Amino acid sequence: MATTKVDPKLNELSIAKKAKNYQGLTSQQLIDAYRIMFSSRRVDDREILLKRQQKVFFQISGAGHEAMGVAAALALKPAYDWFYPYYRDRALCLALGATPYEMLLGAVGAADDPSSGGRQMPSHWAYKRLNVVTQSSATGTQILQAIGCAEAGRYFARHPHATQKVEGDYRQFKDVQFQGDEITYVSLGDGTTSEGEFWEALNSASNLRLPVIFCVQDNEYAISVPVEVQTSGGNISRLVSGFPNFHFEEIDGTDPVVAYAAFRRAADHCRGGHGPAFVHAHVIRPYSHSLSDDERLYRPDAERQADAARDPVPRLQMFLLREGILDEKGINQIEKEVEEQIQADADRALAAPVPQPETIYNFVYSPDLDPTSSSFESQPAFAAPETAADGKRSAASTPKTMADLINTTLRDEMRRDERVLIFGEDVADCSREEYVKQKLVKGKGGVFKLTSGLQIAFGSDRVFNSPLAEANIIGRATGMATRGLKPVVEIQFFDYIWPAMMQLRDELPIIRWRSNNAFSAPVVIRVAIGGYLTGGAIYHSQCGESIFTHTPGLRVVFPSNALDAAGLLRTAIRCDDPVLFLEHKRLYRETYGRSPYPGPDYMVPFGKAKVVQPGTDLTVITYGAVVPRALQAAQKLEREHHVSVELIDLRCLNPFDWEAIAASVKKTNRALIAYEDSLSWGYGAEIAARIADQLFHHLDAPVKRVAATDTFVAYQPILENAILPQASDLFRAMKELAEF
Ligand SMILES: Cc1ncc(C[n+]2csc(CCOP(=O)(O)OP(=O)(O)O)c2C)c(N)n1
Ligand SMILES: [Mg+2]
Repeated sequence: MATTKVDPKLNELSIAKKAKNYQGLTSQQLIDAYRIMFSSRRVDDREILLKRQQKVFFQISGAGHEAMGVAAALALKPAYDWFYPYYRDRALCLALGATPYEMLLGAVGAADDPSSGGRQMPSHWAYKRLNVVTQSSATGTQILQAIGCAEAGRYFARHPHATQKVEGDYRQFKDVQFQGDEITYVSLGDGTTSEGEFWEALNSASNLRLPVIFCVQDNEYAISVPVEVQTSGGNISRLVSGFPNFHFEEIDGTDPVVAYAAFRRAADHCRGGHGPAFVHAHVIRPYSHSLSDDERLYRPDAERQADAARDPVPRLQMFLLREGILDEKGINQIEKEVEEQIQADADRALAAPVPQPETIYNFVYSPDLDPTSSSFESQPAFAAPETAADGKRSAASTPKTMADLINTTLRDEMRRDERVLIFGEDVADCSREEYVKQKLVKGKGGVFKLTSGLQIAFGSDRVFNSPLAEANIIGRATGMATRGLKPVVEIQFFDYIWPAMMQLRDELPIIRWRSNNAFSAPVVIRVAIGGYLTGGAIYHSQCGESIFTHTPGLRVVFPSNALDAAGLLRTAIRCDDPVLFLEHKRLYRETYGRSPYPGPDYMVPFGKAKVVQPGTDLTVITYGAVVPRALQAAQKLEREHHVSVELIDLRCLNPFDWEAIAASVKKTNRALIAYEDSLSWGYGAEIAARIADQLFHHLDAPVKRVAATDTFVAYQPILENAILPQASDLFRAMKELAEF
């Protein structure tokens, strides 16, 4: 472990002491650094002025952090290395090649704002041409994504064929680039080191020896909360120092020469393949947290003045003068040019066209590949049902379970597409692969064995176990997919998806929309869901799909049988959008809904329901494990009361097949929506509301719902039966509706 620690107080005079030794930086580079740092400060000042004039709507500054930005950019390479900055990284982005004009377009929310087209607050950097990846406002979510980004670079270096563009699926629309010795830079504030995802990311970067530079910009405050409240002992360097494989730096981040030297050492460590680096920089925050904050409410004058004495912009100016690199005239000249440029840029940005309201739906989903289209529709190619001499059917034509066909589909797609990776908890056959190689063990392949045999078939760099950390799984997958990989990850139980919720709600589904289509992350997330387990309970039986159908940008699929699972999973993997693929545990090995293998190209388009049985008297709309229960109830109703039920299996919940619902309800004039999740605010509420709204004149009876009770699912089977909708409940509700 390499460590260079510099006490920031001792470092106060370091610039002066370092006379003539600029750590490899030329005088011209220092002059350029000053121009960028001064520009960065002046863009902040201009935005503050515009905010006061109500011409821009938000401002957060990079003031006090400028030296770090230029130093990092000097040590790294735009459009070669990858950057996951945070909002204080204005100077970094300028030094990488973004322009003040582009930033001011962001401030006014112009249509041509390259970071988001007016969708995000300013200072949420994204510059595709520079490999600066879209970021959000959620503190810390970028860190695990940066890990996935670094993993993708390494994967492509080991699998160069995987970078090829292939027509007909998501790969057609992804330009993949990588460099064998690329670095991923990720930055964050001192307060953000309190987020759990920060620690998950350090753990993975360390364990996998990834070329990631973590840059913690420590201005000692997170809004009003000081560092000693966030960080035990008040110093993050001390806490992280035990992570193996890291190179550590703790520096005065207001000194660009010191910072440059630190980043050079960090970059050398990463490019040399030794592992990640951690640069902890002590900086200042002279402009309060944002324009919505007044730090005088919680910081006394003396403290603020001490900070001001370390301001990196005047310090570098003094340094240039003292070293004779620039005289006063030279400084004035630069400052005048910058002021004039920013004034002109601001005027141009204020005159730039704003986005049009009708564009709001653009890029919620891929504009290139529509998974509801007929290009995702193909017929099953079942093997001929030859019968062997003993009267048994051939293996290929024997009906397979949903678990079998999901496994086969994963296998097919991994064979077809080298960008497909599988990871999650317990998904590998055996992490200690020598046990399998020596035939000491058979291997596990998932707690439900859905990924069984895939690590053995495709290798440990394509199928591997993650740490027990769900945000880690989704955050890393998001970073990988942003680079063009196709992670097909597993969340072991729906009940444990919540640690990943920030990534699933605020990141993955919204990357395309918030970056105005500059970036996308079409990850597939397979999740075992649902109850009817006779022995599951609160933490192994939950549904909750409506939370995700309520998230724009995420496709949500919920098959009820083996054939649909195979066809929909293939569509999920080949399409260009993030997909939550919900697999009902009870259906994995049911006799209901088995199917022979439909061949390696069978696909079912999203948003197309299946009429399980046609009928004329009432419509039942359902999905998942309620499908076989509703079918049983409908058949009984037909037998005993001659009521003809049209049973619709939605299969896909977002998008959903409104046309199939409308056509059926117009025919039967009665609708029942049945779902396994608890009743109130559940998925059926939306369908019921739409039917009431748009099909009112076609209804002969109220729209009904059957669902679980508004409780969690209990362990004792008597309770579970009472909680979850049973065939008998469905029968009763259908009968009442038919009789209304
Ligand atoms: C997950 C999350 N929680 C809270 C916030 C609100 N918030 C925005 S910035 C911030 C403080 C961040 O402090 P620090 O990480 O030290 O960065 P600094 O702003 O000081 O550079 C907070 C609490 C947020 N954006 N995201
Ligand atoms: Mg801070």
